[in-house]
Amino acid sequence: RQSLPTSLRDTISPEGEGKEKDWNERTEQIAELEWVNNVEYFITKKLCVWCRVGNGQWHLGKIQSSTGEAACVALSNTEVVEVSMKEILPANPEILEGVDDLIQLSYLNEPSVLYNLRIRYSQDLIYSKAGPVLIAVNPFKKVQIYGNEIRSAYQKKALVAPHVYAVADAAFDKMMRGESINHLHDGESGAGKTETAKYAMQYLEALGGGNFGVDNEILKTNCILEAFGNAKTSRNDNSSRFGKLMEIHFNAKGKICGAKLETFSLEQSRVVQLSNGERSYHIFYELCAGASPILKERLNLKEASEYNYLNQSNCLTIDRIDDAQKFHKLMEAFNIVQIPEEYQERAFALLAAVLWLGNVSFEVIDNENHVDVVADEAVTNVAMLMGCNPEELMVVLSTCKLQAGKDCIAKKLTLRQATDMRDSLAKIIYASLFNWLIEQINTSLEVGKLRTGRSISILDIYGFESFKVCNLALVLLVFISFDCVMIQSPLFQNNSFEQFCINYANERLQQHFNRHLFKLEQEEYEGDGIDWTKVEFKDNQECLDLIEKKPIGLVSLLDEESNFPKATDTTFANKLQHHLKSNSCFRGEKRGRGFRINHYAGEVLYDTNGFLEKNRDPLHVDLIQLLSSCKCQLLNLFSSNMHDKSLKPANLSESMNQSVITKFKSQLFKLMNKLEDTTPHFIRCIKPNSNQLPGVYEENHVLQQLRCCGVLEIVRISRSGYHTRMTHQDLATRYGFLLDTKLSQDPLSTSDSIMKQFNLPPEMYQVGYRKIYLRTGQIGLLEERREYVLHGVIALQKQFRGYKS
Ligand code: AD9
Ligand code: MG
Repeated sequence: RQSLPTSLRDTISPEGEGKEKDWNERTEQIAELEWVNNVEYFITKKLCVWCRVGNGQWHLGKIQSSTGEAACVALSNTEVVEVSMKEILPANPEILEGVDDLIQLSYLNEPSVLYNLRIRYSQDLIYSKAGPVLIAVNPFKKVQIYGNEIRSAYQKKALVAPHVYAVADAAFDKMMRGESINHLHDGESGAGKTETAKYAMQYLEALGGGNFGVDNEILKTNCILEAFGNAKTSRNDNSSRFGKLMEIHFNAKGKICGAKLETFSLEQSRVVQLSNGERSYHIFYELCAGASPILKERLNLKEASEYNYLNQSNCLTIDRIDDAQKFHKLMEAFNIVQIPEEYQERAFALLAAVLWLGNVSFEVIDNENHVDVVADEAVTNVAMLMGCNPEELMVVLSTCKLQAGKDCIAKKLTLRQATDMRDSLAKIIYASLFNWLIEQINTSLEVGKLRTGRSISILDIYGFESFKVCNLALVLLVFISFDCVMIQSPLFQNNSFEQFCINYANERLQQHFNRHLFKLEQEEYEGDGIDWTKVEFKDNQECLDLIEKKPIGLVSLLDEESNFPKATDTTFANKLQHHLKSNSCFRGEKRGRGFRINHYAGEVLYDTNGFLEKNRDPLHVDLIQLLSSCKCQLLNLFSSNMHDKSLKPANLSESMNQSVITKFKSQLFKLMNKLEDTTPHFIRCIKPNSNQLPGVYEENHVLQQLRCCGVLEIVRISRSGYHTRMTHQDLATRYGFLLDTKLSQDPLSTSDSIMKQFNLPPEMYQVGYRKIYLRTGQIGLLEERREYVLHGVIALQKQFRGYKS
């Protein structure tokens, strides 16, 4: 016990349990006080209040006098201020300072919640509970709350403090009882979703490890996935640019027997285009820094700074990250996941080909801006690495084939078209390589015939994103909507198609969260006819309607406009304004190409520039043909996968013609269907500051995130909700024999009799039409009684047997 961090020692049961109980009792007593009617009580007892002064910050203080409308408050810094009563809220007594579940707070107001999390954060207690939801505040530093010893304490249930290990442990127990589980990690970019997901996996690996060897591989796959799917952005040095669902399967004994990885929508534009201060995927820099001299020579590889795709953003390294070392770790992971060396080298060759593609340049040959490819080392290297003929490559990159009757004629491309063609090729190669790696990982983690139906899935999806648009005309708006814009970016960057897709996915996940925590819970209470004061919550259905409704939703309008050859980004913006202005979540811009969506996490201004082109993302037949003619086996494989999709008539409309947003939407729907079938555990990751700094807790930044995920509402529901529920039939079967009276034929009456016989206070339970609803702790009393009686019966039976013999 002594060797555990001080922060966790107090929460070891059973001592911790006593303290919690004490808190709960006091909480109940204090909650009786109606704040507004008890200002006098606060004055005479010198109780603390929260007081919002000029700068909008909440300060602790004590009321000295009150006129009913306003009060004089002595702040903790001895200053005395006069403020309106509207700016004063009750503070919690000291004994409740830093409670580990917000449910325990007597006064559930924003400053109290913020303060509680701040106190815990300052003691490195980064995890807290908000009823059923785990809140994780990113420490941005190493905290001593992980590792074998702590893990085993959670496993033995010796530690009860909120922790991702506790969530994983509860999920494991539930799974062993036959429920299918998923963990959902949610939060803004850089909030800690991926790290938290890794700790959850680590725990499950330790719990279910040592059987098939697959367990050791699961964590290693993270290293590969992060190298190929993560990048430095302005918000996070290791930002996930794809979504992933890791399904871990267990056998009947609780040992891991396989895993399956599913990924969603890798951000492809990052391969060819970067914002200032951001990087492309880590793997490019790792390869350039870590490849052996022999490999470098074989791939004609240069320094990262030599490649246009990498040097365009003035950011080649990340503080405190050694790319070369990361490359060696990646090679180890490749070996563990059993990707043959020969294939590893082919994959590296394709990465080098992508880099060299970015250096391919064009020269304008006529007045109409038509171009030829410059025949330099870039193009020869690409051809060498792809295993194709350099002349053929140059033709594909600078011409397009047109069908004129029976003849096929080649037409020169303009500079813009040729650059797009080159970038398309780079993106196709990279995205295909990424998908191929996922297939390799899945083969290695194969669940196959061992599938048992027992699984825990961990979903880690890119966080909500919004860049402030820093152009002069909008500065005023930025200030007005200060509270609404979640992520402050020091860079001048617009919210584009990528941010729209990411935020749309988050909007869907938010609805899943709402459904489970608010809607379903309340619907069940109401449907079963029990007394229930409804808790209002922010429903995001209107925003989803704005995006998804057919035929007039943003997705449909985008697809319609993408199919219209003369459409431009501006006509698209006008169309949105025309059709969507009646939806309260939409706001068009009077001029230009922008539009605003009021997302659950705040208002975001999007720029339609590039929306149509990115949505069309045409799969050039010429490029597919080029890939199939290459000597590189991987490229042949990629091209045949694309052929399969594009050539089969049945798939032609479904896959080939499907726009990017429609594919994204159907992937998202598939994911949501999967999630619907499982029991979710939610982890809300909170980013305490926008600069990724340890020890800095920016209240406004935290508050905005807490508001977005409805933390206060969750706590309200949990506090007034009924944690245990059982059908009357089940209750009668389990406890009916304890009744002094004869068992009634009607299970509802039996439930009522059981409650009365055991003197359960009326506020501790409710009898619904179908089920009985109990508050926390009540089922324990019934169980105790049952155990007691059963023990008595067994003792009597033993006595009776002894007597007979
Ligand atoms: V994004 O939506 O993929 O851009 P995430 O996934 O929410 O984002 P991530 O897990 O990558 O954020 O965390 C960002 C950084 O915070 C990490 O690189 C760590 O440096 C830091 N972090 C997050 N969680 C922890 C933690 N539990 N302990 C220590 C942490 N550091
Ligand atoms: Mg991440």
